[in-house]
Amino acid sequence: MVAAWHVTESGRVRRRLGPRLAAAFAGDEARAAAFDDRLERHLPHLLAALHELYGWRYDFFWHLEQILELAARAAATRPAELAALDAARAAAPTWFQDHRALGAVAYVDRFAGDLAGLRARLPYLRELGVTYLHLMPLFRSPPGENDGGYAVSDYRAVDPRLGSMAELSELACALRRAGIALVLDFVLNHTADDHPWAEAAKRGDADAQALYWMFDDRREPDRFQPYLRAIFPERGGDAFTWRPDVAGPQGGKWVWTTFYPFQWDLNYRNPEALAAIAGEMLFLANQGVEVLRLDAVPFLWKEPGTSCENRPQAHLVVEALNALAALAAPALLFKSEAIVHPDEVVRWIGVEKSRLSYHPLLMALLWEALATGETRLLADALERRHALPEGTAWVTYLRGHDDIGWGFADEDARRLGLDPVGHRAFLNAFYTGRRQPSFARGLPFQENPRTGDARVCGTLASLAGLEQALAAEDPWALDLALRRILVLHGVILTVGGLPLLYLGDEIAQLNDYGFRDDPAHAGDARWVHRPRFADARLATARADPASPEGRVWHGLMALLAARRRTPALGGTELRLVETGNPHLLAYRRRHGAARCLVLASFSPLPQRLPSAPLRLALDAARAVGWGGEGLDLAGDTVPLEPYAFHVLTPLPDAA
Ligand code: OTU
Repeated sequence: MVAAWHVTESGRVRRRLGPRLAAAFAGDEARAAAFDDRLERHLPHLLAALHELYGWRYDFFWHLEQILELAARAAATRPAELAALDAARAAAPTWFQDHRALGAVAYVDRFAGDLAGLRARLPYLRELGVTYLHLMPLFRSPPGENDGGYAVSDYRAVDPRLGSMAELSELACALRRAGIALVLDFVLNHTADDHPWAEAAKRGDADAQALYWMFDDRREPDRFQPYLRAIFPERGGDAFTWRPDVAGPQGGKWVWTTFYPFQWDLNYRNPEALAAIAGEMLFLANQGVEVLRLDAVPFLWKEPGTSCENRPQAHLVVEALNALAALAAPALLFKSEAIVHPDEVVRWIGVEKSRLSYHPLLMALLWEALATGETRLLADALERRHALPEGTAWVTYLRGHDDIGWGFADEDARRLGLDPVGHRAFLNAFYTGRRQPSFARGLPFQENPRTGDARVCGTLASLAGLEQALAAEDPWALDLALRRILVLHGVILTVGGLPLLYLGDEIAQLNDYGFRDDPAHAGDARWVHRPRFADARLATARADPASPEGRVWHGLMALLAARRRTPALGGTELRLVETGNPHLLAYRRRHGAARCLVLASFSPLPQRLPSAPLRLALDAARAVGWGGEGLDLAGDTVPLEPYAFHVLTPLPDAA
């Protein structure tokens, strides 16, 4: 929160430091002046966040100066093309809300081999209409187990098997010229245990040790541990790891490792940690990265006696980084990855925090609706938990590289008459096939015997029933599975925000059980849904529109093309429409003067829908669907096929 004194104090800091900061621009007066303008606007935010976090320190202003100098140096060395991008984005800051914006995510190696291979796939990305490309962690990371790259050994070096940093910035440039923003993970909660900071800490460097949470004995860890949630319970439930290789008086140290023992949590109570990570962030921004996915933000701040998740100070860390980006690399946007209670997810979203955020609730409830055939939780979430602050948007998705967790609020489930614990147990059993009948082929992930919690892994197609239908050679089940895949996509493409496709899902790739044979992956079921991109499948999909992959690919391409032609799907405004049918979901979208009505069925059976609510919602008696088919709403009811999906635009009444 910016108070009046932050503004006055910022003015003073600006006057005092101005000349020194200007020196960074080495005579480029236009740039120096632009930086000074941005200081005027954003320094109060930066100061407010930093002062709240570190104002108690005697050396607070020294740290502030260091951080401002860092920002000035980054602004001064920002390549001209990116400075131009800054200006373009300032003129259209909500580009990600456009109805033609589309996200895709992939592992470089699994999708294309390496960065050169990725570049060769640019035509394919353009064919899909991708405008936002998230490449999974591609930095140098430890050999063997490295959590899919989420253990970063060097934020400034690309994994040599994939390419180099120079190639990455060239790729960013090539993508930008093709209208595609490069998105990378920023893993700022922890580094790998072989990052140079960690290596220095091992050698006993006190400054380096202070960047992490390290303890000589169990006293402090034991004070924290009882309050902590086990994130990866399969590794035993202790958030701390004894590392005999870290120099300490007891012949080692306890290190805070929220995730895996080789991922060491950074300690943001130390302003040096914030300054260090800010330097890495601005380095990446100046390589041409346009969006940073802030990994695991809930965990950035630890406070004794709390769960150490979603602390107010963790939010301030993000606000400080946001203000720094606004100073030095204004085009840079954040996407927050907070897979937590829905009340907490939205607190991470804002123009001064992350403009984008995953929508884990929508994702989970779409699968919930498929399993139950009912839309009450889903509709309730769209009604009560979908609206966001202006200038921000959801990233809507069906699955990512991670597991699916049933992150709906207990209180929402209870209000709708569901027992949350029992319902999650049902969903886990359903998607892992332990409860029959079920169309899904998923694997359990991180089952916690103490709490009964679990999450689910599987590709979109396998979870939606395709794998099982193919194994059973059951054409009816096959047809339903394909319809499920398309209705799910229909919703994430029309609900507002930026839809994100996991590349490979557009050709209905199935689970890859080969991970069990790879010692670096065998312990992590998430690899089941990270298959290598199957070129042969894409070839079949293109050549044979009646094949399963062909029906998905052509169906999805048709949805994408229709979306690009529907301006009503821009922006974020959504109004739920009550249909009285528990299997259906209906909502109205409006953007500017354009409007449309979306209808989705989660039932494997045909449905009939009263037309009166549709006439009212559209304010028309006739409508046209995406397929170009006219729909007469004048009768009493409208028939819907199993898992139907329609986007209706009003037609003027016939004369
Ligand atoms: C994230 O996920 C990444 O998406 C994972 O792939 C990483 O393993 C992990 O961080 C560590 O870097 O628990 O099951 O609320 O739920 O950050 C995935 C956020 C995770 C956490 C989330 C984490």
